[in-house]
Amino acid sequence: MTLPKRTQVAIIGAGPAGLLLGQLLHKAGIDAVILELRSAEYVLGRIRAGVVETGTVGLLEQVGCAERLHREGLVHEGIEISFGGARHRINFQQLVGRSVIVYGQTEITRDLMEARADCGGTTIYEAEDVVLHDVTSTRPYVTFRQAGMAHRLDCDFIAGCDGSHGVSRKSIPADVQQVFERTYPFGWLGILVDKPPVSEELIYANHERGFALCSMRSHTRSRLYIQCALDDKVEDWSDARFYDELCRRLDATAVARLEQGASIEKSIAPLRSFVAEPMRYGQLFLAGDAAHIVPPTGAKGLNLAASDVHYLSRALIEFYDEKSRAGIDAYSATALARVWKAVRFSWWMTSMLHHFPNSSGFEQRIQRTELDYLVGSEHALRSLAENYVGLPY
Ligand code: RFL
Ligand code: PHB
Repeated sequence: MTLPKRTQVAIIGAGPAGLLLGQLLHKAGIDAVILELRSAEYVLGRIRAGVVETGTVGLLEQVGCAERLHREGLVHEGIEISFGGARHRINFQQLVGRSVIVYGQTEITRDLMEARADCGGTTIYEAEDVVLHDVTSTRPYVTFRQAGMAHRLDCDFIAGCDGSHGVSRKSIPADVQQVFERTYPFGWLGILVDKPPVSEELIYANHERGFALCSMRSHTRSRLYIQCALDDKVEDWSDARFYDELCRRLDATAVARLEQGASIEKSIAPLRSFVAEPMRYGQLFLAGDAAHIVPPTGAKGLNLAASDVHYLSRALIEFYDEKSRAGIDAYSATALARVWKAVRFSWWMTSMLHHFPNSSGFEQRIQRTELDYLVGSEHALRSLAENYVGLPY
């Protein structure tokens, strides 16, 4: 295959942010080339988020990638919070008149990859040693190696959609970037299992032994998580040990309904809040995990990647259609305003639901009171619901 030498927008990374941006630009007649470090199979092998906000659904509809999501996705009108041995339902429909859809990030990625192949868009997989050049000039370019050959791609703009370990954020000089970070003293151990979910809706459980979450991918596939220590190793967690610990943290009804099966995936993810400001440097724009990380407790990571590329695609379309730089100039501030609200919500959910090692008696009472207040106050419940289903763009 001869690789293109020039494009309007070079997109680094074929995760949800890069792929969705590629389709939004394609619909507007803007040419983009995606450079991805890994193979398509590797990208599709990653098990990540599962909760999709209405705004994200709207964007997938806009690019014609929501048909399977509407067919196979599960509409969830609420969640359950469990603490003190009892479960409390939070009814999103009643509180804010909206729902979320449970549909795996892996499936969204697959749908977007297929749409890109159908429209003839170029994605270069296994692009190694990607380096960004002259990003503060109007003629930036990207160099990379693929199959042992060196290449150069000229462009007008670069979209850094290459996740938290990518090259884009690192291309911004440290003295023009401010980083805000919090690490949490625990991780999540997650398993995927071909057994029906414990409950129709997600259960977020607070327990003195640690947090637990019962989620799902379908009526026959569960995604289960427990809070674990940062230095825990996956190898030390047999399925039997995982289920034993999960059962200790769930209420009796959930335990009775839990079907234990062999895990088909098992991994540990550390929890972190991270924001890099600004999200633009010259002709380089950061979007998704390249610019920010949230702990998964609020189910916001994937949805933030989608809202970023919504703002970015609109800014780029405005530039090409109207020769206006207004959207481009406003991108970082506009995206960050929404990002910080999701960072706050994810931090709040994490603080309320996890067991913090070395927390004092006072802190534990405050946490319990936060939960009691939440389930007893319609105002507090509405605030949780409004954030969980997704704040407006
Ligand atoms: P992604 O999905 O990380 O995609 C970035 C892509 O860029 C590629 N890449 C490069 N390409 C070219 N050159 C380089 N130098 C490159 N370096 C990296 C990568 O291979 C990858 O394909 O970021 P994006 O698109 O911004 O999407 C964000 C979401 O993926 C992310 O926010 C969520 O998945 C976060 N997240 C979770 N969110 C939830 O809401 N619920 C979850 O349960 C949940 N679990 C997770 C997660 C993130 C994880 N990571 C990143 C460690 C579990 C894990 C393990
Ligand atoms: C998931 O299904 O993977 C999931 C759901 C909700 C979360 C985090 C992860 O808050």
